[in-house]
Amino acid sequence: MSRLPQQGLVLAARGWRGAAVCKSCALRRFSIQPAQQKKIPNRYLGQPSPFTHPHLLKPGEVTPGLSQVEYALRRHKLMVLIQKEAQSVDGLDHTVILLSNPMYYMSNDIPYIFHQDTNFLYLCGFQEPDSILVLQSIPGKALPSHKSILFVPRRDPNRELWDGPRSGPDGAIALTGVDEAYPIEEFRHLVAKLKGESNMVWYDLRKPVHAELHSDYMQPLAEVKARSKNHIQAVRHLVQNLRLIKSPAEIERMKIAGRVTAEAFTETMFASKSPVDEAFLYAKFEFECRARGADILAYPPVVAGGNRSNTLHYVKNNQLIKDGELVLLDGGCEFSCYVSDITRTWPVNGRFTKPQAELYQAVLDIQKSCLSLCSPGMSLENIYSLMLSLIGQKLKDLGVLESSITDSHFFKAVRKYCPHHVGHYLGMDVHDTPDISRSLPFQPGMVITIEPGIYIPEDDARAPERFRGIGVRIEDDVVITEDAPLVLSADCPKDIYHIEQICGRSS
Ligand SMILES: [Mn+2]
Repeated sequence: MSRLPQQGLVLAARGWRGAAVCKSCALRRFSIQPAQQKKIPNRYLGQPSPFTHPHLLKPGEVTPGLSQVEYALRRHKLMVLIQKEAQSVDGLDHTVILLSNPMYYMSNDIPYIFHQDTNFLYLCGFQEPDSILVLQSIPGKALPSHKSILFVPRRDPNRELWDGPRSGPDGAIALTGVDEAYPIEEFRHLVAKLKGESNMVWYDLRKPVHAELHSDYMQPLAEVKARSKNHIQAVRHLVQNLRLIKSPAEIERMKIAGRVTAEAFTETMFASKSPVDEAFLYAKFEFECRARGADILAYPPVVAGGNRSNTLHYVKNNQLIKDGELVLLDGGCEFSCYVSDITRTWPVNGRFTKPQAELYQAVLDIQKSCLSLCSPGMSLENIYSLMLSLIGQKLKDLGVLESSITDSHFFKAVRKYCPHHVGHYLGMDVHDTPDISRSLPFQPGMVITIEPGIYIPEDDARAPERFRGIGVRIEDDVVITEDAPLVLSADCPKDIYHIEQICGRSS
């Protein structure tokens, strides 16, 4: 139990009432009464609520489609994982600490659109910057029993005049369903308490997501803890383990993201008459996503005409695409915290030339073969190996690689024409759960991308001339199920016939 009872503002067992004297802030009295408001306040919060945005959120939902119960279950599952990891140090109290993102600025006073840290968001759904989530074991009770606490920006009429409403502690509790919430300044009292106790703190010292909160609170705590033995443990990998397997509600969100993006692709294909500016297709794609309810694009899209498609991360999107050229568009949107990531390649004038069609069909055949392998027990690494073999075979068939190429040179040569992997995990982030190995066998509920490509730069003197300057990638988003894979981007045209139907159609 606490040896600093005056600072025990977050101790469930003490059941504090009323104000108290704080040792670390020199006699100043501070509120230790947790806000008890569970009913959604009848006012604007720092994010949509079922009260202010009934068209987005049903009663009981924290973010669209995801209920307070779902978020509480995630926290419970994290504490179960911590219980398993902590068996060797049984008997200690455990405190999990996750920081939110800060606001980032592109120049003086000009913020980037705020985007919440996804691990923080996954566990509480709270969308304001400069916040902290704490999950604390309850003294005398075994894990996974715990208490969830948010420290959030305090209500501040002066700031809210400029930045808009904040949720405040009462709004945060009512919206997210955490047990308690306090103004962020009061986090220092918890830190002081943790410094004085032998407890296990679960916090990611590496790559802290909020530099200021880290240096103000967590770095000093880590320094004190370093004097005792390893009482700070990483937590990010445990959250990633949970995020890897999507719940039915998450799959529903991702279905919407996939469908919306597929529709945006169809509209963008339909609108691409040659010659066309890459910037126009970029704007058209973004408009069609956001007009359907997407919050933002999930990443700067690649809109690459002609030979520029061979630059994998081409995002300048400012060149004219000529008649007779292909455009490669790699784009996705974020729809209520979940993203899509789709690539299509199509002729801007509505007709594939013969070499374009040959190379396109080769990639499509490979992509469909890879999709058919998306079932439990396989892995991204398995499919990657197969993709390289299939690309190599197609490149031989097309005369890009010599059929006599020896095994030792084969994969190196293939990787030159497809320098990237077959795919990645997908979820709240585009490159989701990045610390999870691509060799992990698929399980139902995992979501991945499948995105083979063949890229033949215009200055590749070894390739047949007719293929030079063509780059093709086809990317779909896939849910692993017990049965056939569920392709979230299935509505997005990819057969040559369908693409020509849409692109060639006159409006
Ligand atoms: Mn991708």
